[in-house]
Amino acid sequence: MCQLNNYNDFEMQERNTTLGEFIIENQKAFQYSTGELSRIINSIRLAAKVVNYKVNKAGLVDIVGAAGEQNIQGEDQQKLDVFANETFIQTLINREIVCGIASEENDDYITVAGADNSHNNKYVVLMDPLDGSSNIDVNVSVGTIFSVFRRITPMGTPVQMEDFLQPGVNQVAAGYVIYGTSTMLVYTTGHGVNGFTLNPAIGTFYLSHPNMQYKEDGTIYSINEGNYVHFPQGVKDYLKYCQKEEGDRPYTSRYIGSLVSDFHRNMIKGGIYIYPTSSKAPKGKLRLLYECNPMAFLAEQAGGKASDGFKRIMEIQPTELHQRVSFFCGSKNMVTKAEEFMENAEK
Ligand code: AHM
Ligand code: MG
Repeated sequence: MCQLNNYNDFEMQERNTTLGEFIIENQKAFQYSTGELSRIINSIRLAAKVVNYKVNKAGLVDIVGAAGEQNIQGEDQQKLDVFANETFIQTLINREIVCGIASEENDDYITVAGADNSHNNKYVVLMDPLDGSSNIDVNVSVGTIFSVFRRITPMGTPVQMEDFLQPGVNQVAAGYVIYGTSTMLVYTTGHGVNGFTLNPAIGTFYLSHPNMQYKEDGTIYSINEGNYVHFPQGVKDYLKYCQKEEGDRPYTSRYIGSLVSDFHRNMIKGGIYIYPTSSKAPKGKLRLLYECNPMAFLAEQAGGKASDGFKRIMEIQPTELHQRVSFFCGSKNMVTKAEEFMENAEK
């Protein structure tokens, strides 16, 4: 006979920190904080709940499928992409807490002015509102990725392109929402990585994964091996190394094809995610500003590593908003090993 737990959801949750409480506690740690960053995280929390509600209803209502438009990269936009994009943008604009927003779904950045037409906010947000959206139709987890920078142009003036084209080392916060078997918000403000799980019954995120850490060594490699023949020699050599039986190898391969999900699993279990350049996509597929920088910040804050195969992702000086880059990210020793193969293949 099945045994029932003698506590209920609500009693149990009451003992745990909520995301709202966590944000307030952490703001106190910054002596001169004006609370703007806290308000940005709060807005992302709110938008995430709205998007989560829609994502979970995706199979029930006529919201799945292409919206009939293409984004700047010429890919079909799914209806939920459009919905998520509008929800995050409107939530941030309505609260007048950012001076600019750049989204993977928009051709250009958005300048955000206050109600009095002022430009006195200091942060810009860059985001991929619904990453992995080609997976929606088949009920696979998707995610939102975000990155926050302090503007570099003078306060009081409209934002400029240079406010968005900053290297990842300048990020003040980054994170993702994973709309999965549970919905989680995982983020960093440069003091470690913390994960919060949504209790859908009461619409509250609770701290479920404090101080998330990558294992230094992992056993999972995640790459679209269907592209193998198009990969650079260094990646091919590294994959053969992973598959070779020696020590704790062969490693195991896991690839969902949804960056947030693959990253999340590897951070918890230990592994490497690779999306390299290939003869089909000579610059790689993933976007430096919306996907790789935020994931690199999280990876490093969790004790992991992120590179383009040769150099640190967060030190790359971006030259355009929708720039693509090759991406190696995960357990430190695995990324270092992959870089060795890349370098040796170049010799
Ligand atoms: P998207 O931003 O258009 O959703 O593309 C990014 C996604 C990542 O989530 C995922 O890791 C990758 O594309 C999968 O690409 P592929 O299908 O080529 O393996
Ligand atoms: Mg994406």
